Amino acid sequence: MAASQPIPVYTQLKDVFQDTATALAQGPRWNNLIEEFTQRYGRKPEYIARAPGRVNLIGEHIDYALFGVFPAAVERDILMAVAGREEHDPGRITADNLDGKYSRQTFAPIKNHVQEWELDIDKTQLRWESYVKAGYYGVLGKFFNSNEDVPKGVDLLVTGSVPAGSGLSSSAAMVVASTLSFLAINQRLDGISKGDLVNITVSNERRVGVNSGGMDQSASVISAAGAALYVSFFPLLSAEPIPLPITAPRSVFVCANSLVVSDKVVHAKTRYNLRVVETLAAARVLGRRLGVKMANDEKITMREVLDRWLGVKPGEELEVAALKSGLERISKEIDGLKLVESDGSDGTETGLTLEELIELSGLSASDFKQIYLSWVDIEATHFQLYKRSKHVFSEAWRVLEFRDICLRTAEGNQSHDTLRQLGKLMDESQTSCAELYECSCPELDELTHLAKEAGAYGSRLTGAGWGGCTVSLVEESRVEEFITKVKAGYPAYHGLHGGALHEVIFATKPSSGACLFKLT
Ligand code: NG1
Repeated sequence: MAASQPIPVYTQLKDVFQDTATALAQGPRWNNLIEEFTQRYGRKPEYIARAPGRVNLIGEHIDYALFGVFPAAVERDILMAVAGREEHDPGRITADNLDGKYSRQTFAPIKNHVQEWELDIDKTQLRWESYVKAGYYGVLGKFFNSNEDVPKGVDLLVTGSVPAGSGLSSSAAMVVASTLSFLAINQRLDGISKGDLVNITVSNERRVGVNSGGMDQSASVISAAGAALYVSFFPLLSAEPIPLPITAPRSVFVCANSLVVSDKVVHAKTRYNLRVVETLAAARVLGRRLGVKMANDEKITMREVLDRWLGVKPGEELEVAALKSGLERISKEIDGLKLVESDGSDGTETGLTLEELIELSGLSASDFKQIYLSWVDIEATHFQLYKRSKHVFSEAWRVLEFRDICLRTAEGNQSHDTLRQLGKLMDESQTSCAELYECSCPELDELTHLAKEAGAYGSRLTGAGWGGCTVSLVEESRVEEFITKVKAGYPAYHGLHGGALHEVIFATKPSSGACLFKLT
């Protein structure tokens, strides 16, 4: 099982990429990082941690409802070069970045009065070192609880090629690289599997203030070159590399950055975290309507509601076919949620006020607030349950259909028709994200529309949305023509050429997951 494997530690670049051409192309960037590190800190790094970004092919905003998703790691990544320091102030970190807009930071953890580690993470603004701290926090909390264990001081230098705030998970890549670096330097890597690293990094990233699911970290850590990853979260995290039927005709995924930066931390209250709360509250209301047993203090997810409604025993894993038919059945049950939201006049959904929502949840106001609102900061006058649930169940079904098409299409049997079927699911996902989950934006709508006009089989936003990137499935021989057409139609790309254009719109192949490179 991919998740139970150990974290790979390499000493040769060709093993990192499993492909000599990519290793050769990447070599100068790695060498430059080592040289810069040596110049800035007066010694060579001991390790370089590599963590790739990811593109989610399908399955948006359903990981935190515990439904499976279908991402792939991209070639763009975060590299973090690190070396330990023997000195008097244990645990002090100097963090530098090759990108001059991120200034050098030094910080040290302190133990508070209850002997827990504290690092000052500013959740009110986006600061690059917060992601370094988030990774460090997890390592401290897991391995340095006794007073005898003292973390090492560390010098580190980062370089990244994943555009920030673009839906390609630069943040997860940073947290994975940081966690890996601190584990390696403090010699705590033994016995840590890829699955363990995913679990540690998911909770680490929550320290920055985003209640993320586990998709990005799984893709960054567990991906295999050449395949997408079907990641399921329930009853346990598991990840299965699935070969993509994109060799005949040869096709690629093209990422296009809308250049609208959606800062997840800054907008979390009204966007990402609000959706997390809406889907959790919807799960409780739906569960209640369906007569599903749940404890009063339980933060039940949509997936758990479905499994209990289907009578699946705790801990048992539902077969994909049964899950798919369960999703079809439960989708018919959510119409009831629409009625309670309608304002009765023209059928427009107005959403529920907090008071109405609390009443439907069957909980007391104080219990509801404790379970759903005490751990997260959100801002909303109304909550939409029907639209969000309809998106979640239909998107979860599309992921399974996408996976089935990939698995059904044996090599030698691939065709335009297969790609059209995958493309159609991607298009449906985009419509659902835009209309039901309301996580698109005019620029993403425009880019996906242009992509279709330029010949993509399918096109959708990828990642959290509200900005960031789209992903389009395009025949490889038509990529240049595709990019020219999209560029002509998208005003923010006018005037971009060569490298600058390649920064914002580029084809990518599924890459390998995170690793450590040990310098000898
Ligand atoms: P981005 O914003 O692309 O990193 C976020 C979440 C994912 C998932 C997607 C939506 C984080 C770190 N990641 O991805 O877990 O929920 O949105 O599908 O918050």
